[in-house]
Amino acid sequence: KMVNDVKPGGVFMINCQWDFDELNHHLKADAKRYIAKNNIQLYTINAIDLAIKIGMGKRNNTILQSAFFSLAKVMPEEQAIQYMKDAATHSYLKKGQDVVDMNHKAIDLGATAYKKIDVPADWANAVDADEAVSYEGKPELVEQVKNILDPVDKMDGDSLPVSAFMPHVDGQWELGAAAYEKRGVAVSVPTWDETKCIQCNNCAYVCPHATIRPFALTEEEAKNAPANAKIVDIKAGKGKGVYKYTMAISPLDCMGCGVCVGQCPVGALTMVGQESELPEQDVFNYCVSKVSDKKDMQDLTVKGSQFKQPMLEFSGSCAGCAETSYARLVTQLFGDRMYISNATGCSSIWGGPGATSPYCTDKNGHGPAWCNSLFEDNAEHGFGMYVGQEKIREDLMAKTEQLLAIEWAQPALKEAAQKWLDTKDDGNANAEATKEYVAALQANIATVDELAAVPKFAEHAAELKAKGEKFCDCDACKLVAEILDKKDYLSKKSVWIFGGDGWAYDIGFGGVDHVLAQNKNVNVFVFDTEVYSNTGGQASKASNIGQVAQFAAAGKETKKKSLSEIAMSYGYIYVAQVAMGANPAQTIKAITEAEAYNGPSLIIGYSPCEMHSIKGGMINCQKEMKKAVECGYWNLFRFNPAADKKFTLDSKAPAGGYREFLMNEARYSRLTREFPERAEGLFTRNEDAAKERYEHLTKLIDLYDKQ
Ligand SMILES: Cc1ncc(C[n+]2csc(CCOP(=O)(O)OP(=O)(O)O)c2C)c(N)n1
Ligand code: SF4
Ligand code: SF4
Ligand code: SF4
Repeated sequence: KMVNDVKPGGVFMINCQWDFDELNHHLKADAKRYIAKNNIQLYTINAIDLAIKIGMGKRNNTILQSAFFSLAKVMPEEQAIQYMKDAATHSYLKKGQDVVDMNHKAIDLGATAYKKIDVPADWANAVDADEAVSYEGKPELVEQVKNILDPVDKMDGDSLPVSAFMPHVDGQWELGAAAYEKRGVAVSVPTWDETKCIQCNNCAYVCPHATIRPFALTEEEAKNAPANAKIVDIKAGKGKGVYKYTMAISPLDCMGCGVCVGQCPVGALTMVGQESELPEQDVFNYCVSKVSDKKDMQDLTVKGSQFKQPMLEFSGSCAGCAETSYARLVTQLFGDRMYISNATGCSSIWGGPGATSPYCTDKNGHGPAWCNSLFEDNAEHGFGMYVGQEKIREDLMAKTEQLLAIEWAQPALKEAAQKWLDTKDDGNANAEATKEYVAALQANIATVDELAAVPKFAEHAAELKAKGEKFCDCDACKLVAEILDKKDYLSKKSVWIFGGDGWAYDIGFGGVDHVLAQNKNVNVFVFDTEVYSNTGGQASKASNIGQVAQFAAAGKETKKKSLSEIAMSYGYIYVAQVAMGANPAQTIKAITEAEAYNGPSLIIGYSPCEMHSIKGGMINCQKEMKKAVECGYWNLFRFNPAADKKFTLDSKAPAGGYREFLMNEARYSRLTREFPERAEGLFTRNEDAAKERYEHLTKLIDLYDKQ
């Protein structure tokens, strides 16, 4: 539908790798008709391959921009190109002459590399293919996808009438719509070599988009899989001799970041053209919809955690984003009983963009209840979510106590009720106990008809029926009905408060501090990108010395605030710093300990980001975390008030390479070109501060041991 915005006689350029035949095949009939009937001048350009060829990787926008100026003639072409080159020199000289040269090359290429397409006359009569898609799924979700998401994805959102939004006037959206998008944005996607794979699941653990997933299949499931599925025996450990194994990849959802490839220890993944992998989509879809959950394969190891369903999938974050990998992992651990309050920032944008909800549910319809709140009050908002459900739960506990006190309540019901009460603070145990309790409640409520069948209650049953009552009104049945009415609140919820460092360290800090201080069971996860990422990289109090950011053009003067230690000073807050690419097991440990701790918790996750301009790009996101921890730039530790040994320093002593680490990221290295002397001073201070910090942390081990 995008072409409909072009005026008759106007110019339309498509960035694609297609030749004419492929273009003819892929272009929709309505677009062809519009182009032919309105005399649109059609061009194609393959900026994707050109950018790769000149070393710009995925950054093809400069090529496209100069093609635009060349074709649009909004100003004399030569002048436009000169302006672009001057601007590139001005912007990128700090990054090095080679970057400037590369951009100039991109500008020259863009102005010449487009091709004019002779529009065939018969496009005017192109006939729509019979493409009526029938979506499967929850009816409300399918409606949302058909009526809103589809037009929006076709860039036709402006045509939607206000009435299309009526089902969402209260701001609620169905979960799981992102799975219907199948955007197909990646040029290349991974292909899996089942013969080399050692089934460690590292690739799935790091994937920000949940587009590579291991599955354990029964013989039957393996037999029914699409013929092209690569299915092998489980090679070792759990499930060996019981299940088959496959690593399913979704080429139409993959973002092509390549992070999984970089984490594979044996080179079993290779990036290849997306189109050649399209048949794999059926395998992925089959596994997601038809392969059952294998509880016996799931545990809290890196490998076992990946057999759990991710309940954050296919989000629109940048390819390779670390924030989404953390959030995806948290949903794998607690998603089916999770509440999330999300501060404004990248995580609210990839987490909940209206109709395209990437948080999803399991086959029982359980998934994270997600809501965004303001930057300045998100912790309080999340606390409100906690308090609201806890109040309802406390009422349910009181009613359960009353039920237990009723003499004639059935023993089986009482047993289930007691078990539910006994496990109320243990998420996993309580989930099971809740299922049993609900089943017992449902089995033990007497309907009016059942009551009527008992001779001595028949008369009373008739009275109830006349009043339109459905259930017996004895004290026990009344309590059972009241408890069942709120059954969704019975199981222990896992309440999470998500946001970036701009929120947690700066604008929302007062709230974060106040909420943590309440000593209630809420879990705060800070995605620490060390800048306000979503608004283009402003310095926050999480930014470090010498880091160049907006509002810190000459490198930040002051050191990073120690948010973790402020929280630790309370003594009753669980606090951890993690970096999943450096120590994946420690990350899982911290997340599960924090959740299990019956009090407030704060986890700060180091999150390399597009804004850091890491050498080689976000493909190196997880590796960069490892480097950060090895050189002492980022420290891993856990402070658990409930443990005998309260403070555990999980990082080893810095192994050197600090300056190399800084120079690997343009957010630092650019300062050496702009202000070389100042850079030297600031980087030395940055490194000194890191050394001091590590020494300080080692002292905390003794300090807390003695307490
Ligand atoms: C009070 C307020 N100020 C500014 C903004 C604009 N704003 C939206 S997102 C954002 C940046 C968020 O940064 P951070 O919390 O670090 O999260 P990230 O985007 O890095 O994940 C800003 C400044 C806002 N929404 N509210
Ligand atoms: S390339 Fe990136 S998005 Fe695609 S499967 Fe690998 S990690 Fe996931
Ligand atoms: S990381 Fe490599 S070896 Fe491990 S499961 Fe993935 S493909 Fe297999
Ligand atoms: S800007 Fe950074 S934090 Fe935001 S989506 Fe991109 S990589 Fe993730």
